[in-house]
Amino acid sequence: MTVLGLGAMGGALAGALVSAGHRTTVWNRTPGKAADLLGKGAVEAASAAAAVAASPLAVVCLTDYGAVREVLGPLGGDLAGRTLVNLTSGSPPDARETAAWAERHGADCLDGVVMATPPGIGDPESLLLYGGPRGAFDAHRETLAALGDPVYLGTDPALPSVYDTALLGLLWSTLTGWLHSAALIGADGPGGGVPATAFTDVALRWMRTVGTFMATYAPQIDSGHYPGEGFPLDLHLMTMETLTHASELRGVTPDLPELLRNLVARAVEAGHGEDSYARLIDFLRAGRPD
Ligand code: FVH
Repeated sequence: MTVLGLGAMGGALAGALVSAGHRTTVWNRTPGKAADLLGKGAVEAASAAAAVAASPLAVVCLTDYGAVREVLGPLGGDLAGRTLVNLTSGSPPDARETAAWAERHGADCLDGVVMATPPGIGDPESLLLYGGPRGAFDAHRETLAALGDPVYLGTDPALPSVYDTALLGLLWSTLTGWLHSAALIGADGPGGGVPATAFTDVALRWMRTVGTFMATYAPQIDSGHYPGEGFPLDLHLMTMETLTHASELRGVTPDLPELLRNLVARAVEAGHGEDSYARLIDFLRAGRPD
């Protein structure tokens, strides 16, 4: 295995490969970043070309796609028959262009995103998402598993980048909701003053229930039918008034509950009060449904 780029993430990737016993060749633009890795058995290449020539599988983890083009551009001819795994962040068009470029030079290219920070590399719970040729993924799945849980999304190299953005959006929305709830329950007032740690023990159990709602609503979104099944938007709206009122009473900003309530109120006003919460996706998509 070869790793091009020994920054915070590239260094962690190379470290996990070496720890898993893979013969690992490393290269970095600025020398001097491989000392620890060499001590664990990695080999340092004098150039990116030599690093690519050393293995059938090369991971690229640089700042951006401009850097990827700068490093790989001169190596076009050296890539034939090899597999490139690009774990550099970028846009979906970047991913497609780089994969097409690699293919024109006879290489397979898997684009990927690391849904973890460097300390999480090597942990089987860490998600790494890949898009590109299925055969290339299957051929190297075991090696990639040394980095974290390898998840194949499909043949389109643009998929990991789009999933990255969507999953980060889910992270920020979920964390903001959790912080608002922790502020509410921690504030003064009847039943208040609850430490975040105590609240979060219960909240993590509740997140499993939230997950079952997501699993129930996903096929509704794909079908376009949103049966309320005992928890319709009308009921959500009534309950949301409680959250907004409690936030105001306890001096916690009502901005977030008001944003959620206004979204649900729009759907109810449009006649969807008996539908499930998933109906709101129509009000989040571009424009407003008829
Ligand atoms: N660090 C993290 O937690 C996040 C987690 C999610 C995914 N990101 C992405 O991973 C890519 C690399 O991020 P990084 O944290 O390793 O970044 P740095 O520590 O700044 O290292 C950057 C490496 O890229 C090399 N480099 C930059 N420009 C060039 C260039 N023109 N030619 C050759 N190499 C270049 C740099 O080399 P040097 O400065 O040491 O010579 C580093 O090796 C990134 O896409 C994150 O979004 C990480």
